[in-house]
Amino acid sequence: MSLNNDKIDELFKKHPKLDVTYTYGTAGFRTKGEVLDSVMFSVGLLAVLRSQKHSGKVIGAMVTASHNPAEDNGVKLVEPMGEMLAQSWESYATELANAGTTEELLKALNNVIAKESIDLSQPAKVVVGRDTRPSGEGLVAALSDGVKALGGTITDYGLMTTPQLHYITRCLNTQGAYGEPTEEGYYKKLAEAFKRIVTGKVKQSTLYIDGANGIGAPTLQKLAKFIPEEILSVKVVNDDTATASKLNLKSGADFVKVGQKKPDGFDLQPGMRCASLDGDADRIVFWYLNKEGTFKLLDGDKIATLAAGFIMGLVKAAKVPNIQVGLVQTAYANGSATAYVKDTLQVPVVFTATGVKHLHHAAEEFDVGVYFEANGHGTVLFSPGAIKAFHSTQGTTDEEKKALETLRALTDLINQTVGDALSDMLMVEAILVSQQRSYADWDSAYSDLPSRLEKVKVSNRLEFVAIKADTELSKPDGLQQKINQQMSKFKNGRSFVRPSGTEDVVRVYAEADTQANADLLAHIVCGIIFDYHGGVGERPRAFQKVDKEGNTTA
Ligand code: NG1
Ligand code: ZN
Repeated sequence: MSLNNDKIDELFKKHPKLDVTYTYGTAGFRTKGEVLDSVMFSVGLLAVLRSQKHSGKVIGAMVTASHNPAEDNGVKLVEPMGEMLAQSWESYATELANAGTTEELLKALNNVIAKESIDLSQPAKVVVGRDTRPSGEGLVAALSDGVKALGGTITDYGLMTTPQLHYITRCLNTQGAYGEPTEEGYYKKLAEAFKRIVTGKVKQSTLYIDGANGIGAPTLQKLAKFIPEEILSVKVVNDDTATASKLNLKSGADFVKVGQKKPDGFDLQPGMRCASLDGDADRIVFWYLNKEGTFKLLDGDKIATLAAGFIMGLVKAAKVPNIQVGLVQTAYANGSATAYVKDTLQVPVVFTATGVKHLHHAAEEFDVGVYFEANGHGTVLFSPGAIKAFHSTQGTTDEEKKALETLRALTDLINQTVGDALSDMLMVEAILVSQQRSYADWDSAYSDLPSRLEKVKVSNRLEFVAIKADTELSKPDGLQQKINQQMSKFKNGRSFVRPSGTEDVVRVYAEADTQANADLLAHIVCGIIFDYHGGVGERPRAFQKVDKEGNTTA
């Protein structure tokens, strides 16, 4: 079989490419929604080839720009078992998206077909979901045209969270073994597993969830209907999905994590238990006011350590032999979290580059692999061997049997495909209920080192090349030495720089003994980058001026 060139040409003409260069980055394509029409068409084409490569298995496509503002949008492809698109295919996505004429597009398509030995006679199935962004509907139509241009079939699941789309993709490809491939199937699976863990235990106070005015808000409201009020009470705040401009505006997990402050919409009082989702509900961070009235954040590191500690305790109590629990972090993990994992939990830690696909693969190496980015994106993966062991071990005492039952329920409760804010919310709640712990008690495991995350606009962020799991730069020449020199001036000083994969900026992270020092270190490094490495736009006043010897000047 060969491509239907006329059909491709006809449909491609409906989605002409603009004069923009596109890149499939850490989180797929992500930019202004208004320039994405042709990109969506090309992603539809690629999804068909990916499905054919997998002998007709279903490929997912999620149209979202996560925590970005409402005018942005993007798309990510999902592999049959619910993982992110194989990295080796990312460059094909970029090539297809940048083809400007039908001729170039056919050339790029034939290149993939030849290199990957695609059998075009295979069937191709694609499922698509989208978040609440206004541009989403039109972009799904463009993607759909791409699928049709190559003769594939597409099912539009409409509005849903990113993790729901990953869940559905996996359900469809496992003939329901992972769960029912419907929205309701997702709610039932999570709710049942949660009930199995908490029923009979003392319920905690209301959870106030900041829905970031995105798809997570209505989704959580639907999920809550499947869980009796006697075991969980949730109140969703920032649930205005009708006002597009409010999406992620002064709300959501990223706003709270980066700003280390509460979102709009909350009259926050000590004792309230709160959490924030992001715009597509794959991230969650928890937060509260302590007794002194200070805002306290329980981020992805805190979630990971809570989960790892709890699961290790259960494995031990259940006497399941040979289960290795491991934790995966990135350079953004707080130094105190890493120390706590190594010294107190005594769990092995692996570091990967930023982006959940890297963490996910590293976590698969363990029997129980806990991975979270500090920003609240993550999950816990159970290997097939571990799941089998939890089911085949019988347990003799009541304590052993109870621990086994909780482990089994956790393997259903925790999304095995991707980080999932709603599944993570229920996991944390199940642990806190099981341990009868408050947020403050959870928080007391270790104290975060003060940190600061900043961004710098530069003329070409691709001149910055990160190495060693993003902890150092190999380029531009000499910059890493300058960062090292500044770091050494601060107690517990640590700083690193990397180009963002989702925004046209370089990110600067700094940690030190006090908040003032963390801020200062970050602002010194920002100043060096801005002044010596191509800063563009207005120079933020907070950025420090540093002379050639590395001394700060007024
Ligand atoms: P970039 O823009 O590459 O820093 C951000 C997050 C990543 C990851 C992606 C995907 C930070 C510092 N960076 O990537 O961890 O979550 O978005 O959404 O949080
Ligand atoms: Zn997200």
